[in-house]
Amino acid sequence: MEKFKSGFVAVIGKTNVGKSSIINRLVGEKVSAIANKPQTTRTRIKGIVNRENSQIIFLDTPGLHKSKSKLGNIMIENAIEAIPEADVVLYVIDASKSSVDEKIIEKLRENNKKTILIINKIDLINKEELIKIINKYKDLYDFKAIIPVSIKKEKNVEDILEEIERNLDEGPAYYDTEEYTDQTLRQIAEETIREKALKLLQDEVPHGILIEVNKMKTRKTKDMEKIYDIEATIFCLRDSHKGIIIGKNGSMLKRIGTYARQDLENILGTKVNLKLWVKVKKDWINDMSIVKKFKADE
Ligand SMILES: Nc1nc2c(ncn2[C@@H]2O[C@H](COP(=O)(O)OP(=O)(O)OP(=O)(O)O)[C@@H](O)[C@H]2O)c(=O)[nH]1
Ligand SMILES: [Mg+2]
Repeated sequence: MEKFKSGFVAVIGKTNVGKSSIINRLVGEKVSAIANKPQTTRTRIKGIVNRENSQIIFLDTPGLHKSKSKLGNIMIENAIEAIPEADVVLYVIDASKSSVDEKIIEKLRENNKKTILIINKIDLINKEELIKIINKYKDLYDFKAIIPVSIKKEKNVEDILEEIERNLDEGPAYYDTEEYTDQTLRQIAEETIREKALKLLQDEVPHGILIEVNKMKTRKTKDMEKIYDIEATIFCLRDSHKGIIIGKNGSMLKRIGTYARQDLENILGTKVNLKLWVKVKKDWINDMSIVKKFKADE
């Protein structure tokens, strides 16, 4: 019989390269929020893949960026500290962005972990450009493999799992094979609402958003159908942001709520009754008592 393998795989890279998209695709469930905005992922989120002969536990991390806020610093720590904890590192780059991030390469060399380079978004470039990228990166680090993929076009995605499995050592299943994430339902609800807000809102508003679920309870309807009552508050940095989030006659808040409810109904497999409020919490991104909740506690 083949030996059972398991291990932790840290997914790192700059912001917006598609780290969370890759994990969601490989896990086959919505584990992590995805948006075409920088700094979508804030904390470390686990996504679990159970295979016949292995269990792969992905650590999604916030994209590496420059930051001035306390929240931003915690986000960067969450990403950097995932590397030494991992058995294998997936370093994801965006094929359409040419500049090499020397700081990340330095971190990889420092930790000297088995690392697989994922060149994502190859749908945005041609073959010649891809060859150039591969040639550039293969001299920068001794990668176990370099895999060009497109999550959008579903190209080469399965190769990632095969290559990870090859690089894992023998080990037990750390998580129940029914589980696909370590997040609580409350966290999933918060991230779902935040993702919709990120997608619908513009400019600097999304970065200052904090979601707090105040209530999450099931009950039975008159027809004995299960329904979740969820109440959440969207905190933002300024009064002007509050106006934007609510929108004309409440139209924006309504859209955020509708999209979030639809996703949550799919995730929870029940009807959802979602109520949202908007409040201002000035400069919360620099309030340690709040941002500490994003710190990964390994
Ligand atoms: N064209 C193209 N876009 C992609 C591909 N994969 C992901 N994207 C898009 O890239 C954007 C960023 O994706 P995310 O998965 O949120 O990126 P991330 O690296 O997790 O970002 P942070 O959490 O902010 O660090 C989204 O709009 C995705 O839909 C791909 O293969 N091709
Ligand atoms: Mg992300």
